[in-house]
Amino acid sequence: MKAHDGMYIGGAWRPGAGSDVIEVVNPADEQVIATVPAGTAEDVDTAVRAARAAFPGWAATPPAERAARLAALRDVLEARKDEIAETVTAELGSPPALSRTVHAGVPVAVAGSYADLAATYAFEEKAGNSTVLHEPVGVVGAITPWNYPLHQIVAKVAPALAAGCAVVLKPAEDTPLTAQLFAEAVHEAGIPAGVFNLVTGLGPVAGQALAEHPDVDLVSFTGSTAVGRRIGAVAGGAVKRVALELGGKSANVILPSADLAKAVAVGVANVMSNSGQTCSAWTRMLVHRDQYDEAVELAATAAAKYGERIGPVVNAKQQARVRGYIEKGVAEGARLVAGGPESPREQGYYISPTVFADVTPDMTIAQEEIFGPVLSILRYEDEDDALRVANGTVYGLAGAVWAGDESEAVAFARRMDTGQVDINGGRFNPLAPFGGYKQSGVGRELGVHGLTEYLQTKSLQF
Ligand code: TXE
Repeated sequence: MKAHDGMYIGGAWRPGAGSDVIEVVNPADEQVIATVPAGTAEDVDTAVRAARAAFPGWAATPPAERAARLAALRDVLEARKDEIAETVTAELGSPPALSRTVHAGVPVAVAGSYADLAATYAFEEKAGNSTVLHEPVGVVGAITPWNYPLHQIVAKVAPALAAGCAVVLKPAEDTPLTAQLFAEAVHEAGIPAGVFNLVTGLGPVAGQALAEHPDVDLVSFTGSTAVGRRIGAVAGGAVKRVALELGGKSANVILPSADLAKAVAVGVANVMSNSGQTCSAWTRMLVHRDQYDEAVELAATAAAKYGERIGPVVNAKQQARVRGYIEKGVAEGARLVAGGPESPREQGYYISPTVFADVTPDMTIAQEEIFGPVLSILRYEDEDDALRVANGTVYGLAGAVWAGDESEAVAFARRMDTGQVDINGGRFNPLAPFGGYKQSGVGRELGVHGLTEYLQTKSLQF
């Protein structure tokens, strides 16, 4: 597969300071498809300097012009959708249809939403006898994961650019080719040199150097809670801004009045999509005890059907990790009703769509993020019990509620300790703020809240 052998810094592709490379592997067949440079601390420093040099000019660019560049970026992403989808499929292993609609499609909508917001947001407003200025924070270090390779990049870079910030991106080592395509798109969209820079590399090397760089004003990170904690500590120590989008263990609460068959079908699809590698996935299905057996049967059948359509997980490490959780579920007494720890294919990092019944809230599989196609079905006695179980993890990223009456679902959703709740299924909205309560993170992405993460306020008193 086509790959650049350099980094995109200061508007051009240039060789890295070191000679190490990262092998990009197709998880569907375990073949190496490309190599990209493994960036060093020196490369990160070069990129941060380029961003710093470009920042004043971009910050002073009228918002309407920034909006025009973002609209151009949106158009390039749209025009290159097929190529993006093929690249995501090659390095993440996602089925082609999912790559086209979600992996390539959603970023177009998000980039478009920030073109609109850059044009309409009140970067200056009146408050009594003051004028409040919303100014860009400065140089942003963005560190992204592999699960939605392009979405995770666009959800950080588009609002940062809309705000007037300059960015250095360190994408996940598993999916650098999509990041390189994004850099090409930025270039084609006419975004000035140095405003966006790409350093590919390993997390503990390039990622860490970016998070610790003294001239980075804000670190925006999406990934594991363990790394997020460390980045939060570094940012706190340096008193710099930080946004963390971490794990989840979202509850899908099916109230007795809901359309059970629909709620279960959509719930299973939600967990299995992208092979379960979605931080907001509804990994815990909560069902009333009277409907429990029926829901388990429906879910097991739906999961077995999903088996033919599922892609692999991203790498051997994730496959081993997910299998480990499935084995733990069995060992702790949960009942396997679909799938299991054995890989369904000899080649590729596949996991069968797996469903556990008789899961209790204290089990590891009901508490920890698995990040694979594994659903746990829990039983509840009444609404208060359902709420206790739903809120009973350290996470609070997303969730869902189903009820016959929408207002009943909304009343329950108001009591949930989580950042986003889908009512009777929900639909993706690029303007809806996304982010976590509790240990799911700090800050919000998407929509106007995603934009304000990259702004700081100054008030002028008259
Ligand atoms: O994440 P890492 P991994 C969760 C999910 C998954 C687990 C492990 O549960 O099973 O995390 O995945 C960079 N300093 N999520 O190991 O390591 C790394 O290079 C700075 C949830 O892939 O956190 C990559 O760019 N950066 C999630 C990014 O951090 C470092 C999405 C994420 O990798 C670093 C992905 C360091 N010391 C995983 N170490 C979500 N919230 O959507 C690594 N990185």
